[in-house]
Amino acid sequence: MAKTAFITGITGQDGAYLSEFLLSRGYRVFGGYRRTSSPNFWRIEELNIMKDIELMEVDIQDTGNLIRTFEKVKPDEVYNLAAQSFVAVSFEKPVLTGEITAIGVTRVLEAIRIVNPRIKFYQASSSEMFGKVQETPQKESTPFYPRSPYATAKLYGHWLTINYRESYNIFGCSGILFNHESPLRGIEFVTRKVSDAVARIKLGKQDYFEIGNMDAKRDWGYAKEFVEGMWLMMQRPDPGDYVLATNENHSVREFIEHAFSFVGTTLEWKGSDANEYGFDAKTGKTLVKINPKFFRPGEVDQLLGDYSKAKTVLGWEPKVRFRELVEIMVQRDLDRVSRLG
Ligand code: NAP
Ligand code: G4F
Repeated sequence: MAKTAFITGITGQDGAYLSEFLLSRGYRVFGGYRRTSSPNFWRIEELNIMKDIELMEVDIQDTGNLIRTFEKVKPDEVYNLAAQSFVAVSFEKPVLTGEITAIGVTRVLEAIRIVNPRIKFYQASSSEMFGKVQETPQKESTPFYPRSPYATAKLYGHWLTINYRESYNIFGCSGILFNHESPLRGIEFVTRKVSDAVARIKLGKQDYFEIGNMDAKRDWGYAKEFVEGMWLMMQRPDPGDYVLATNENHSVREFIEHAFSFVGTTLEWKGSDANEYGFDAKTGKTLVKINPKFFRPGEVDQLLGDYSKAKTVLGWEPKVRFRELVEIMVQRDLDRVSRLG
């Protein structure tokens, strides 16, 4: 019989790709979205799967809502992807971030414990939990050192998943995912901000863009591949914690340079710190400026993941690497901007 999955955060990047993947595996997919005056389904519309998902208004800030949902849907697997997921915002809204990103996990796990403790649970944990890294590369056993309210909230969710596994025998998996990007990434995250701006500059719709700390390094993978890893964790005989990463990292600066080079522009840099800027080597036009408003009170300087456990136990391995990822994103934004303006 076909399995049933319930995904919180269906309107987000991973919610869209995970739905697409589970549908391709014959799952019945229910997706929770929170009430807003105008819900945004652009990602599942872009993947053309809107009609195949059973959408339900579900907020992870409301335990009763979750209990009634699980009683009705009777899921075999719950993927908890919902979160206030933007690190920068977590410094401005630490209480809200804690409510959704940390306590939200408790609400979902409590609903499972009450309705049916045999429901399998996936928690979207994050490499941000490693923060001020204690060893490189980071693996499942690396000590955590969160550097933001977001990362601290994720660490709570991670440990609670382990706690419910050990206390109530709930099949709870924690996927410690390093940054994963795609054309469906939110525009507020640095990769999509850059791919969109470079496309607009190339097509003459924008002159320049502003950026924050360009020396931060991330281990960037392709979201479409990472959601498969989430599912693989849930198919093992026993629950566990797994790092998904590419084991390659690059700076924000390198991302910007490669994005411009893909559209045929050679970028050069002048100045230093907040006065640094990037310009077109051919025309001399300024294309990138630093704006300190994008600096964070606490920064994660570099992340690099070791995905050996996922490779050995799940048979999971990333295929799309940095340069191809940048190109996929810039190309899709060129297409979008040409089409929509
Ligand atoms: P995303 O695009 O920001 O999606 C987050 C989702 O959570 C959205 O659907 C959002 O709904 C929903 N949400 C927020 N508050 C909610 C609430 N109170 N009730 C129900 N839904 C709520 O994030 P993503 O990139 O897909 O990431 C998925 C998950 O993985 C997140 O938990 C994120 O923190 C985590 N993660 C992501 C990465 C990454 O690199 N992408 C890496 C590690 C971990 P709206 O559309 O209404 O805002
Ligand atoms: O793209 P970011 O906002 O992603 P960040 O903070 O690494 O978080 C993302 O990945 C995490 C996994 O490690 C997820 F858990 C989390 O939910 C989210 O998906 O920023 C990446 C880096 C940072 O160092 C930031 O300071 O880029 C730097 N940056 C420089 N200028 C910028 C900007 N980030 C943004 N968003 N905007 C800028 O203008």
